[in-house]
Amino acid sequence: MTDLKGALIGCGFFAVNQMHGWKDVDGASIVAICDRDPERLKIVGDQFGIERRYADANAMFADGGFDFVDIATTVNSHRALVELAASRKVPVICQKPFAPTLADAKAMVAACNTAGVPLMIHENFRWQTPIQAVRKALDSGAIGTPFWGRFSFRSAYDVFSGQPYLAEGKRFIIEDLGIHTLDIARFILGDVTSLSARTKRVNPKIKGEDVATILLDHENGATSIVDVSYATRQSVEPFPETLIELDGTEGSIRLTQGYELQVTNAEGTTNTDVAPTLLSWASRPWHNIHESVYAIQQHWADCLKAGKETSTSGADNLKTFALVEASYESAETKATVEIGKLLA
Ligand code: NAD
Ligand code: 89V
Repeated sequence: MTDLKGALIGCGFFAVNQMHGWKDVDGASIVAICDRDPERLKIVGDQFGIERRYADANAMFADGGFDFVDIATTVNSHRALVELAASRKVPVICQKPFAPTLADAKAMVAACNTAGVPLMIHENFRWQTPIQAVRKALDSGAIGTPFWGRFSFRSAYDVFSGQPYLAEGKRFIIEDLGIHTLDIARFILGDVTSLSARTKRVNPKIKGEDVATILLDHENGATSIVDVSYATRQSVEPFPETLIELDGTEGSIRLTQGYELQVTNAEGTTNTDVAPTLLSWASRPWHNIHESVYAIQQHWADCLKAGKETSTSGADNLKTFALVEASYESAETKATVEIGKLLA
């Protein structure tokens, strides 16, 4: 089969990683790019040798000549661009956060369903090597049935220098980072029935919350905690590691700082190094994220060719996005929020 041709919209900070990822993906490559900022268009076009450059997505779709589109813009443009792709019947990848509201996200899923085109949310954290290793350890049955979990991301890394818009929004850590951690909680322990959340803003220089603690009830009866912070200074900065604790009927799993996986049961304890590969274009400490960008994009190409639904399809990611909305609602009302009512 010939390589899939892709077009990328949004040539900003993170798109550079996506472009590197596409270079490594087997069976797909980017043939056109679009950004309304001419400077970003030139930087990315020159770096990756892309001749077809557009300031306007409508013009790029009108010219066509690609099999899918990868939307790497920030959240406020996602709905219009996904609906544009659906109207042109072009399969579409959209960066997280899915949309500004759950209503927008539902409309985007409906538009793609009506058009009959696949939609994947670029929710890459579940594709990180250490997270996949936890899933595998759980699937091996080594700890029996999990009944409790903790998914933790606590850091003082300066994310604002690379992504200044993160300091400006009314919402910050749950929408931007907690969304990944909530998705990991779903990926590992399954869908969520209800949650309760508390938030804080510690950094006075930003507008949104930078600390959140969320208690989740999973459909399978497990309880978990998702705790995220960008206000936590530690002796060794763990960014961008998600640490995991899982207790099961037969044992426990710990994913600890430095990418070590520890599995304990009646047979003893095994320790495994589950550090991500440092890809040729990657840099520390981001290499964990970089590798997952390549992995999710390879998954998209494989699924698109095979006509299979992706792991983080629009329909799947609605269930993660509902947890984001529920967390903000719970933090405001101090009530437990039922997820079913949001997804109905
Ligand atoms: P950015 O502001 O650096 O880049 C966005 C680019 O999109 C800009 O160059 C802007 O000009 C362009 N753009 C916006 N609207 C457009 C439109 N309608 N048509 C054409 N171009 C348009 O933002 P970023 O930091 O690269 O973030 C992009 C997205 O990636 C965000 O949703 C962010 O949450 C996500 N992100 C994900 C990860 C991850 O690990 N998954 C990491 C960082 C950022
Ligand atoms: O995933 C993200 O969107 C990033 C980061 C990992 C830094 O939080 O903003």
